[in-house]
Formats: sequence, C-alpha cells, structure tokens
Amino acid sequence: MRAFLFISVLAAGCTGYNPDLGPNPFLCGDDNPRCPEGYTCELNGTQEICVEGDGDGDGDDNSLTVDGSTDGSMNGFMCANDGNLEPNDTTADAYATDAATTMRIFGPLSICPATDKDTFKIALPAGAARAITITVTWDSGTALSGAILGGGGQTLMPLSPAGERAIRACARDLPGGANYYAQVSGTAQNNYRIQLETAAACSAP
Ligand SMILES: [Ca+2]
Ligand SMILES: [Ca+2]
Repeated sequence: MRAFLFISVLAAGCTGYNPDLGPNPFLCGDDNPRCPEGYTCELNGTQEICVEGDGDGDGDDNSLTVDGSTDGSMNGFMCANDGNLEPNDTTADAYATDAATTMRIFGPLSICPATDKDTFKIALPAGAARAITITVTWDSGTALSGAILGGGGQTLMPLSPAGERAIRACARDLPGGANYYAQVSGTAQNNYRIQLETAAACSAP
C-alpha cells in the first residue's frame, strides 16, 4: 500500500512536496529537511533522490526502495525493503520464526544484491518428528533458489521448481528438539514471498 502511495505521489508531480525540492520531486532538496516526512535522501548512481522509509527498522517491511547499486546493471529494479529481517545471510544470523507452531508467510522480501542470502530459523520443539515445508514464490524476474538446512547448516533438501514462479520442498521425519533453517538465494536480485510450515507429514504438493 505504501508503495502504491509512493507511485501515486510521483504521478501527481509535486503535490505535497516542499517547492524547495526543485522541479524533479524525486531529487533531494538542498536544505534540511531534504525530503518530505517519511522519506530519506539516498544516493542512486550520481543523483540523490528521496526514497520512502527511514531505514530505522521500525517494522515497515512493505516499502520499496530504489536499488542503490552503482554498477549500472540493476537500474530501475525496486527491491522490497526487508531490512528489518537483515542481517540474515547465515544460519548464525537467521531470522527466528515461530513456524514450528504456526504457518508463517513473509513478504515481500528481497534478494538484494544478488549475493544476498536470506535465512529463516525454525526451532522444532522436542517431541515427535515433524515435516517442514518451504515454498518460495516471486512475481517476475530471475528464478530464485533455496534449501532446507539442518542445524549445522548442511543442506537437507534443495527447493525444487513447483510451477512457473515457485520453488518448494518438504523435508520429512525431522527429529524434534533441534533447529532447522530455510535459506533463499539467487543469481540475480529479485523480490519474493516465503511460506514456512510444519506438520506431522508432508502433504501432496
Ligand atoms: Ca534479503
Ligand atoms: Ca539477507
């Protein structure tokens, strides 16, 4: 929703902007505040522009920010802002979920830059063995990859294509009282959603 509002503001030109921001409403102003409330000034290539969000990890995981890479290859791609789940590139930094007891869906999240990895922890309580099912979906762009990892970070099962823009895996008979992880990565940046669920057994895909 906030992304939609952002686009709407852009379409409406300078509406709501301080006229000191100049003819292009995207560019940061020269004086403080350099951007309207709710926006921060970030360097994008050679230009400083106002982007939504303040990067303070306030729980807003739905805004989109313009990718700030300067290599020229990613111009225009809008990375979903998942900064409040980062860093989560390793099992040691994994984002802890309660997916052992409740099915969870997170997103939109992003693999940005392309070397980004996002790791989610599922702590299975002691007791009967469980099955963990991970599903990752994306709307467009380059396919992502993923895996279910064991407590030592070893790959238990890679996620496999499950339709045109989805990958999925179910690892069964996982002993309780241990940590497991879902890890998402890619060969190019992309936005995605991830569903994590546990059950007594794997269901049919
Ligand atoms: Ca990420
Ligand atoms: Ca990450």
